[in-house]
Amino acid sequence: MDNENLFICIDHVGYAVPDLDEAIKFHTEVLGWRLTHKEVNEEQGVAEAMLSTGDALPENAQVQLLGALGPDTTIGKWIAKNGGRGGVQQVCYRVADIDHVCQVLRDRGVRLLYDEPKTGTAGSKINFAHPKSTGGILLEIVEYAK
Ligand code: V0V
Repeated sequence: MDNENLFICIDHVGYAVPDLDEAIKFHTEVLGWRLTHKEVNEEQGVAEAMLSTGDALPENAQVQLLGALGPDTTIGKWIAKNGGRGGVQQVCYRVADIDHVCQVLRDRGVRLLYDEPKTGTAGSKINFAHPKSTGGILLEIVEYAK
């Protein structure tokens, strides 16, 4: 097998949170993270916040707080299934070329959720590997907007 480096780094760990404002307050005021970005992604059903220890294009892994836009969204259902509590919902790997990496993973038997990448944080391209094909982890893959 070709052992090229598919991933640049862990981009972020995504936490599903029942209350986004409360989670931002805890992560900034208690844990000392810095809020770098907030947006609503209707397609993914989330209001999200990115937290960093670095600058705009982070060298260090970030924390992503994911609030649900409603009970029937991915995050809403995940929290309900988790007894109303938040928790680690995903780990995201950063890549340089998402089409290439997704194809390599498909060829190796990994189940990608989307045929084509969708839009993620700050105009990035994202896809996900289903937890049933990764040993139980929902893996997000992100290519930053140029
Ligand atoms: C479900 N399962 C998980 C899981 N979600 N395992 C690990 N981590 C998770 N997050 C397991 C669950 O325990 C079940 O295992 C099985 O998968 C089916 O669960 P389910 O509750 O029926 O869930 P589904 O099938 O309705 O949804 C699972 C998928 C969903 C992965 C399809 O979460 C999804 O579409 N995720 C990708 C989109 C997403 O996460 N969007 C929100 C973040 P058993 O019980 O059968 O063994 S948006 C985002 O990250 C953005 C915008 C960004 O970063 O830019």
